[in-house]
Amino acid sequence: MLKLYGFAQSGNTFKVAFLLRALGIPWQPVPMTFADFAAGSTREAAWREGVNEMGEVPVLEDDRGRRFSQSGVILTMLAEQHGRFGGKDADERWEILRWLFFDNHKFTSYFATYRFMKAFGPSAPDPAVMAFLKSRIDSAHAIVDKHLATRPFLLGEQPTIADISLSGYVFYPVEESGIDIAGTYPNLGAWIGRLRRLKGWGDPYDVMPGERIAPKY
Ligand SMILES: N[C@@H](CCC(=O)N[C@@H](CS)C(=O)NCC(=O)O)C(=O)O
Repeated sequence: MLKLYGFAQSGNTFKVAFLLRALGIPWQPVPMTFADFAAGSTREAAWREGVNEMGEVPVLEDDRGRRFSQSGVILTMLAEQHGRFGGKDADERWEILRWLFFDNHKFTSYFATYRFMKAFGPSAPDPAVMAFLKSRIDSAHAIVDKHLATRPFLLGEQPTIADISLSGYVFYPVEESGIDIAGTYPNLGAWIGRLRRLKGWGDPYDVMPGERIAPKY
């Protein structure tokens, strides 16, 4: 059975779990708590050598023991293997890739960093850093909101791994980030609603192992 390394607060892990569930593929989580992660478990030399040199989750391990990291790669691989959510032709696959890069650089990464610092960071976040991140988040959200004004999903009528990738952090409680995406951006809000209704969707805290933690700052 496929094994997924990650923890409940990790939206990057949730992306992979969401697709596995949407595809109906059996998988099991490799137990890891946020406390393990915060203590640096994924950055230890043994973990880098044995699991992922990049010191990150998610990591997906197949039944031959091969390990894959980078959620965009894992989503692409699973979509290709199962012939779903990966686009119908080369043009769509390149369009998906375009959104995966945008997501990894801007849509997910700034938001995930902001939320981590606000909710779970080791010390109170620096307001100047948060202001910078917030401006980048606002820009990314506005771009996707505009794109979704004329289509239900990023590529059009059907959901793809581009939607699943960008949705990694949008289902977590608003109080963790303090950013009400659905309340601020109507098209993003409607898209989040459509994704919630997809077969396989679940709340990240139900889908992945680990305790909920009250936001700190
Ligand atoms: N681009 C990567 C990002 C993965 C990532 O940043 N994962 C976080 C947890 S959600 C992590 O492991 N961070 C550890 C670190 O940055 O050192 C992906 O999409 O898989």
